[in-house]
Amino acid sequence: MKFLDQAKIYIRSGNGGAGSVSFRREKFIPNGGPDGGDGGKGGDVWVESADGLNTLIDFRYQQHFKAATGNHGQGRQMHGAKGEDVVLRVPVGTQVLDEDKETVLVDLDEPGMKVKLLSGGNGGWGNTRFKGPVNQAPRHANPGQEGQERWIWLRLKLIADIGLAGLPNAGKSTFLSAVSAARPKVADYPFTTLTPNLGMVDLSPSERFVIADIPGLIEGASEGAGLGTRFLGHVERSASLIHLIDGTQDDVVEAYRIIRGELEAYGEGLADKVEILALNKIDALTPEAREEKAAELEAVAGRRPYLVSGVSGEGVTELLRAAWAEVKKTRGEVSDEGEHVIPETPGGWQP
Ligand SMILES: Nc1nc2c(ncn2[C@@H]2O[C@H](COP(=O)(O)OP(=O)(O)OP(=O)(O)O)[C@@H](O)[C@H]2O)c(=O)[nH]1
Ligand SMILES: [Mg+2]
Repeated sequence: MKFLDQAKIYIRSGNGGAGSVSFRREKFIPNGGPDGGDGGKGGDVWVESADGLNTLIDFRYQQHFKAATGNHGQGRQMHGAKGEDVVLRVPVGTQVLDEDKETVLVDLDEPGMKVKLLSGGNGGWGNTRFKGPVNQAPRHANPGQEGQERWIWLRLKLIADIGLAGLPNAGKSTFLSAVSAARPKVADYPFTTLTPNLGMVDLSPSERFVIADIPGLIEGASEGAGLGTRFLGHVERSASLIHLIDGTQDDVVEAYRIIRGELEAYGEGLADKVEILALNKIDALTPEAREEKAAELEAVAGRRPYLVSGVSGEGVTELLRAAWAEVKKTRGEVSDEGEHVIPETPGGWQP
């Protein structure tokens, strides 16, 4: 199974600017001759792979991209300026496909690649160009060439940054729909989710990451019980896991132990990943029950769980902030920040 982020967009390069019909008119220079300049070339459409992007979400808000028309030529042999280009900035790993959604036009598999998708139309010739021995005062110029247009698909294979682990009914799918635009099925029976769902969390334009909601695990899942553990493969490459525990169940510690046991049995380093622990459904708990269950979890896990509710939204932002901090670490952005060390001048600063 593949997780895909994709968008269909319309691109159009700019028309060329028209050439100009103009004659030199100056005092004391009769019959100055043609001096109409050429039109400018229309803008091109480019696609560029940019660092720091990980979704095609921007292309859901805007689907039409048109480069500018070249400026028209003018008298005194002034050529029109080139129309402005359009540059589509996409994450590394994006493929550009033809409208048929099969033919790969460009594969942007490395950062910093820039490929021209459509060329702008050429500018039309001004009447200066048509001057010849016979016709010394041509009265025509060319219009600019039309730009090109086409529909294309952008396609990106997503990798989940954060996996959601938990027993069936822990509220994973509810949580995913609370924090992203994904709308997985939610119901009050176990194994509602049968295949993984992905959602994009958008804390801010520069803070986006992908969360995967996977089917619930039960005791013995690593031996095939329930839906088994094969879906854990989708979160093997995640930065960390959010472990959701249903706060309305009697024994939260047992729930915690079962999931930990299954993660360990699965292997592949899942049990060693940073685990962000969260007591969920706190909207349904009294303040005392929240405290009691949080304390029980803290005793077994060695750290205090986040207190959240996917239904009321309480505590969700703090949890997402913690998740984002982990994602950032694996994307290698934190290490850069830590390096702004001002070297010490021996003997202190001297004027
Ligand atoms: N009170 C309360 N109920 C919740 C909350 N989150 C989920 N629920 C309820 O718990 C039940 C299970 O929710 P789901 O989101 O489907 O749980 P899941 O973990 O995705 O379950 P599976 O897909 O079966 O593994 C549903 O009846 C939800 O309405 C919450 O924050 N508070
Ligand atoms: Mg579910």
